[in-house]
Amino acid sequence: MKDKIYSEPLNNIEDFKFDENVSKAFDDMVDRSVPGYRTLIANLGPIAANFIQENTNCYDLGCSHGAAALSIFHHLPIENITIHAIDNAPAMVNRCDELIKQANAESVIHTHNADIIDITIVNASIVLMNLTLQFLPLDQRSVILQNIFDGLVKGGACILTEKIIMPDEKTEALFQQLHTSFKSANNYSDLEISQKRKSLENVLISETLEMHTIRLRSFGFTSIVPWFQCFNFLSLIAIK
Ligand code: GEK
Repeated sequence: MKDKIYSEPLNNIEDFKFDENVSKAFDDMVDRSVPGYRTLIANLGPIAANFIQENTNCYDLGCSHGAAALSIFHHLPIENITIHAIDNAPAMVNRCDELIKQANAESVIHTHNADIIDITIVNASIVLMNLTLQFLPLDQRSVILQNIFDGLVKGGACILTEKIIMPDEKTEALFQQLHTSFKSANNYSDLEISQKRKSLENVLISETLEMHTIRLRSFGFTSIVPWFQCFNFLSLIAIK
């Protein structure tokens, strides 16, 4: 469904929630709002395939409709892999289940309607967090990344995609302006852009690349490599 959520003026702009309405519009919303989203998804599977080891688990944390989990599924280099797709929004998980069924992937991808903070990562060769960490409370981020590091097998990788803050005001302003132009070019009105921005203000908390790198390194990830960036959207491969 076309994303019209912020198209009419709202008296009270509530904090953004991944509810039924957002789930219905999600695929259109993410395509029109995240520069390079389809490139990210198309490449997550092929990248993951390089790290997947026999008899291990893969995790897609904050899976939404399971696009990243399905990308892994379509590029699995070996059998005996379980992909755990986790999201705490029931509407997202329900739609994810439908799409997994359509792809005949039910025996490989298992969905869990759960909060990431309550999940223990076990025997993982890949953990994806594609645009999810930014929605988690700041004080939970280290706990979750430590859980990911501990649950990865040696040679396994965490792929982390985030909207980041640039280290200097000038580049931050430039990338914000380019992101706004991207949304305008995708037919979001100025009203939609400003109302959505307000709704995300307390919900999507970005950090700098330096903050992400220092924190990942502190757990012991040996190699942290950026593989994608479009404006202020960046994806890293962190290898254990
Ligand atoms: C994709 N990865 O298409 N526990 C579980 N899920 C959560 C939590 C939490 N604490 N907080 C947020 N989420 C996807 C896109 S969207 C990004 C990820 C976006 C979930 C939330 O319900 C939503 O489905 C997802 O994280 C973030 O590759 O919409 O910009």
